[in-house]
Amino acid sequence: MKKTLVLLTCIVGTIMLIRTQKSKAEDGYRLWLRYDQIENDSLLNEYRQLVKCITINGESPTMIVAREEIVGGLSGLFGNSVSENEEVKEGTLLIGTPENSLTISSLLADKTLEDIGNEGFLVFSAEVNKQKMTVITGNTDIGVLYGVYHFLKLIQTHQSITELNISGTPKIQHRLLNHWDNLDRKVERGYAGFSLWKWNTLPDYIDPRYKDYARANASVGINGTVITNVNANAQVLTPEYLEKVAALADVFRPYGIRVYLTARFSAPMEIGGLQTADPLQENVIDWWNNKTKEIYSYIPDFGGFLVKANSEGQPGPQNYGRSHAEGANLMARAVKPYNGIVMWRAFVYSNEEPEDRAKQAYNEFKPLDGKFEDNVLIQVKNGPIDFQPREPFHPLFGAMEQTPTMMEFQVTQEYLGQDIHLTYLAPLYEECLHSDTYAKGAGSEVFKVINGSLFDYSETGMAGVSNIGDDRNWCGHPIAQANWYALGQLAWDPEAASEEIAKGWIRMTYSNNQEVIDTMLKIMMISREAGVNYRTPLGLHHQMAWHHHYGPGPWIKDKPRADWTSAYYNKADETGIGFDRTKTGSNAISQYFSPLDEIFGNIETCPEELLLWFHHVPWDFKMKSGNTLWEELCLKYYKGVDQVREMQDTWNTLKGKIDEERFQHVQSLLKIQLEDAIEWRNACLLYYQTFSKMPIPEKYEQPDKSLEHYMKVDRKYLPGS
Ligand code: GCV
Repeated sequence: MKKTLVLLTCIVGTIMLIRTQKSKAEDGYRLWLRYDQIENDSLLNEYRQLVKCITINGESPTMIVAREEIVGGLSGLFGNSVSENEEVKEGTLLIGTPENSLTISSLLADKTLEDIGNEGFLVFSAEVNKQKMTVITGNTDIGVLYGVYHFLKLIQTHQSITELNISGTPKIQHRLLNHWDNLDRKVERGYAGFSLWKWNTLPDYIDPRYKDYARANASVGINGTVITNVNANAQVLTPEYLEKVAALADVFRPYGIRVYLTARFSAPMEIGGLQTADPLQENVIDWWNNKTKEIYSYIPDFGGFLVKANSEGQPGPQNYGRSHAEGANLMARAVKPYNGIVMWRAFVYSNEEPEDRAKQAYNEFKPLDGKFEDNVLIQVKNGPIDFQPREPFHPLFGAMEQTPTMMEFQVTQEYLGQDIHLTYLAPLYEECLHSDTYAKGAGSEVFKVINGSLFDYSETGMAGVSNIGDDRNWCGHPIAQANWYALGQLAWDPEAASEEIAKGWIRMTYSNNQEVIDTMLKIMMISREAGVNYRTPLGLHHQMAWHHHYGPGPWIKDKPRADWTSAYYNKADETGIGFDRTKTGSNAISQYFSPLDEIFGNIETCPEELLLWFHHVPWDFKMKSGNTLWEELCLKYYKGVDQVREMQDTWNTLKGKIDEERFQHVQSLLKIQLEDAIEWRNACLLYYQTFSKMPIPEKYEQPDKSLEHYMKVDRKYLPGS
């Protein structure tokens, strides 16, 4: 009786939700979970025949949300409510674990669930007494929920569901979003509004959006969220805030999402009244142990801590002459009894250190390999500087044989046009994941480091710095949602192809119409390279403005921190441009395994897209195309702008083929993007030209404004700074 009532409430609630959603404009709120009725009638009928009713076993909170999703999703997609049946018959969609369903258990006779682990799922077609049906199962309820999302995706993307035999297992254990959200709800490098977490009304008011956030994450396989900024505020560890964090954790739990917090290293002093935060002092150790115990009393499945220490002004163990390992182990020992982990960031560099910034993290961490507790992961940004449009992979990937290194990608577009430029980031992620580290010879790609297979890591992880805020469409730019989606998909399977991910996202978020898919795919797949071309081609990096990271500022120099200036990185002078990281320069190439050190170190073999990252190159250097470096630089910058024009023209062909609201939104943003791309191109070329003293080839449209004009551009009040 109770079950029927819950079910009825779920169905009615979900149908109402779908109705309301349908009457609303396409404002992007529903992300890729739109579940609108399938318009192709023959396909719809085929699906309706194959799924006539649902049998769901299990009453856990996770199974309740699985039921909500499948009933709501199918009712929306089919345009009619799909009923639930106790008894299994032709056309049943049977959902549950073998523990709670005898039928599933017997159907699994010739299949094994051993290989799919705690979060994996099986979706297969089966027959019972000659009755055809479909089964979604897993070892755990959360595995089943992932299977439910996968099954819905098959239908959302118009795949056949007649002869299914699918198994899915995440290749990475900890799949997380990192929110750089402050307690005042401002988001560092956040461009999509304020933080989702309404601290002032938590824990009493549970914004329905928290649940939608959890749904979206679970649907792409994300299983953890660090809800506070790495530039941390110790207040979040006080009881007043832990109560609020616990309320969020309660919402996320049924979706398989654990909550993590950033831990400010000086918290024992700031909120604990101690005189020191020295990680080897007894009272500091006690403080962290007690604090951790307290946290687990609020949040029994608390995931652990993420720490930024001794970087950009954050306190850390080095304040007391202790190492990163000593700092990390202090917290790791505190969370270990509760199965917690510590993600210790390798984003460390100092202006006082004369060494090339690109080398500092490796120098710091490589000697500590093997000195960390086994529940510590070193969280490493994809490249050695800072989420630039293009960087080589970070040399710490492959260098830490005994300490798990986990990936940190940036989903928010700090250096890639923020919420204004269309930039699909999965090709960037893919490029990094498929880079060969040569740590154990050829075939030692980054994805094998982070999925743990190369060194048999005990813990594996991937994190993405979130691009989510309280904007109605979550991410600001309508296409930026694809980056959130892609992060989840790549954390689930770091070998997944960016193009396939994009196709799935387009189908679910926009349309299954082939023309729409091809058109959007074309735009998305060139967008990252376009962004590199008009900002920092051929390995240039860190050429952005001083106060914000949106527009160009290749002329930035003579600031209090040299390593935050553009001149530090471009090294432009009369002899050429680029950072010499070969043996004659900073020798950063030595941090890469052979033969990469030789390949990067030789100007003739260095991949041209990384040339100026590793070499200071004469302006008249002959490139593979036969152009001089200067001509090639011009070519790339002009190409970048042309690519944005191409993106614009291509987008315009979508008029009438997708909803007008999102069509116009992207169309307007592309206009701004084109103006910005021209600004980047002109500003950079005019500045570098003061050194090259070479003309911009006549065949190109010439800059219509002076370098002085661009140097005076002063953008104010940009978000996220
Ligand atoms: C959270 C860059 C960003 C900072 C960010 C830092 C980090 O420097 O500009 O805002 O701080 O990276 O990753 O810690």
